Amino acid sequence: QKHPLETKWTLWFDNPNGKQKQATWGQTLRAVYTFDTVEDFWCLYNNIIPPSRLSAGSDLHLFREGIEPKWEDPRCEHGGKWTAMVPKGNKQLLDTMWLHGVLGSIGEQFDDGEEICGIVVNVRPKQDRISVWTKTAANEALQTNVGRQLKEMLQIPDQAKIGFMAHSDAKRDDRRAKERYTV
Ligand code: M7G
Repeated sequence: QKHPLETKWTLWFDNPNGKQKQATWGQTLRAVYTFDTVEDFWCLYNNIIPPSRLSAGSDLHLFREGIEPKWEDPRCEHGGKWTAMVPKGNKQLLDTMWLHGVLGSIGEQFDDGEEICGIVVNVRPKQDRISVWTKTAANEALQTNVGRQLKEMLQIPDQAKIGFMAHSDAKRDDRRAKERYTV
């Protein structure tokens, strides 16, 4: 008897090599595997390349089944993301933070699991990032609570700040978009 998770989860991967060529974002984004038990998660985890060994430009997304890891998905469209910057060059910490974030998400450690769409790791030459995507950007109290819990989950020191960006702001202002909330 395997141990069931609250919902099914899908791992998505985006390949940087295709990224430069594509006209529109998301063309190289692929769903890799869907699971709904603890055992199947570990089987997947033990068989994929950890973020520390992915080439710069790669993204892993672990989202509840049925939610696409895109701003355009109806469940994400009014949402946003909390982003934790991984201390520069610390690839071991990158893997640890990713695992803690993933286990916290699929283990339903957030107070309001319904609010959580998924978790993303962006492997980037300058600095790696881990983000949790949520559904209702307008609800400040709810978002702030998610942000605080994420900090705890990833063991981010109190004095370090993480920010929340609404997807609608990112869509409108692109790189000039400002964070709505910080904790
Ligand atoms: P990123 O991969 O989050 O950051 O987004 P990076 O600069 O470290 O690579 C890069 C760019 O991809 C954004 O500025 C958007 O133009 C585009 N992009 C990212 N996401 C997550 C989406 C999305 O969900 N939908 C659309 N349409 N574009 C996106």
